[in-house]
Amino acid sequence: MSTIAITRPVSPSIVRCELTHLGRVPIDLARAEAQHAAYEEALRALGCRLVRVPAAPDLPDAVFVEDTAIVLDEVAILTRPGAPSRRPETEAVAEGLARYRPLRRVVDPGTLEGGDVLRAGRTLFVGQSSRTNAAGLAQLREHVAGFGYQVVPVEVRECLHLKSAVTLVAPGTFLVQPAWVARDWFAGATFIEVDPREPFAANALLVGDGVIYPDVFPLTRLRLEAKGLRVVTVDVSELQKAEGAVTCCSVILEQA
Ligand code: CIR
Repeated sequence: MSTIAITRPVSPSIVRCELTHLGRVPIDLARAEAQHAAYEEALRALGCRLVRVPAAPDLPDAVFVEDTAIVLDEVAILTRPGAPSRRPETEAVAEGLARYRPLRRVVDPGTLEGGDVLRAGRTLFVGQSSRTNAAGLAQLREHVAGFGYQVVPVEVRECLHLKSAVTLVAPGTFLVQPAWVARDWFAGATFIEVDPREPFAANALLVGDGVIYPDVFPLTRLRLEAKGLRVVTVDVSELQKAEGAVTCCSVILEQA
């Protein structure tokens, strides 16, 4: 079994990215590219083989490849992003994924973004954000029901995606920002709360036995390490200006 990480280069047009909760500030493209390269290196160091989808210079948010596909062991579901500017991103990702999984698609009127889908075992928690609607949720449920996945809608508030508010950092353990999502949705789980002084700190990427994590949240990082987790920090400050973080820059899949 090997682990594949699908990534896509930072587009020069990232300066025109979608923004929902943040104001626009200048993004240093060279720095963003260097940060992205270091992020890819962190994935490699944790055992991933990188598969890069070709660059899409005119698609501002193309680097945030997570939003374009949900990849399960049995099937990949191409999303239909809620942000219309992001819909053309999915085709090249579909081409990249086709050799690894059978493909299914979310279609009009459904909208769904991968940042809203948190997988924990055979459960898919799906954020009801401004980017993911009820039709998208219903289509996802239909696509995965035959494989035994349960799809659970989750209310989120004041954040872009479900995974802005909660991510999995170890089997059964969630890193959570309680102001944006209620713990009640995840019955029986163990929780680590973000430090209240670091409201954006809930987005972490679990890969193998490591957790890729932004270096700007040292207080929450201590909480993760206190639970015995192996944290690998990365600087994603330029990508954070585009409202991205660590889960959004890759799609991780296991391959026999
Ligand atoms: C957007 O608003 O769509 C991008 N600027 C950021 C997407 C980040 N995606 C993610 O965290 N899954």
